[in-house]
Amino acid sequence: MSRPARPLVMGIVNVTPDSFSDGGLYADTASALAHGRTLLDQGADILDVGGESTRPGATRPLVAEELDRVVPVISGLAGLGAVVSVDTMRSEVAAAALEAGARIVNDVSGGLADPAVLDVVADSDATYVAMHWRAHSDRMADFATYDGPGGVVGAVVAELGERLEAARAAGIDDDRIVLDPGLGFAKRGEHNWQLLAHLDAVAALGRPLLVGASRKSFLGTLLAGPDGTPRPPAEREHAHAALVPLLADQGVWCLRVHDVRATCDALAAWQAFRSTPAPQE
Ligand code: PMM
Repeated sequence: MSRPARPLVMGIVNVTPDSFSDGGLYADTASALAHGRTLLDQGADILDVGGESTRPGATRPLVAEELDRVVPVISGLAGLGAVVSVDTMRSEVAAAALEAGARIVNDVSGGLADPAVLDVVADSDATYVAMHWRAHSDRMADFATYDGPGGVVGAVVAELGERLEAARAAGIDDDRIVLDPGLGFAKRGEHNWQLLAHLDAVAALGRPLLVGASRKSFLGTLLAGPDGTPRPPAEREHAHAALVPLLADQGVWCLRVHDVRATCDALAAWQAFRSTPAPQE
């Protein structure tokens, strides 16, 4: 019995002082490299290196700061043979990251923050992840309104479809484009659940999907204590692990996660379950 293809696991390496879930833990090159190596040992297929925190309310680093954070980490991890993704909205950073060995540009703005990212990717052979996004983190809460027909799912499909067209128009071939519904970005809790429950509508755009649910605040709210205090980010893993087989069943291409081991374990159980044959008559 063949085993079903499983989603790829993208391990997160945030080289930032202020990411909401792991801010400051891997802010220097040496600890980010060590963390990347640990995630590879745990089974990560891709390492996503980011130098800008996108937590709600975050202010942006200077371009030079972002470059200083990510380039040495990308060179080091690519030098180990890892498939490295750069999590950036900036064309200068995307270009330097590709030069340093990154093979994926993960642009949470889908080309809206800096349209020249699309040209940088078009001039390379890198994969492009276009995420649904409406505004920078310091203002995104003001844009979490989805009153049109189809609600949040209809809006994300329409707006992500526009980003897909922009990427194509810039010259990025379809087989290099991945789409992401952007959980937590200008989304309130119920918006994230709507998107997770109706990912098929996003998949109907015809491109592979990447999903980043790991440690997001909608899980903290779900697991809030009796006084309403959200569960802290590092204690949201069990709820995320429960989502993993559901996402795998929907054919998601890649899961962007903090806890690579927990995700790989959940996928191993899912694969064993889905590849078990029916009893013989
Ligand atoms: N989420 C964050 C950062 N980058 N990239 C993609 N493609 N999808 C996401 O959902 C996503 C992302 C924010 O989460 P973090 O601060 O825990 O890295």
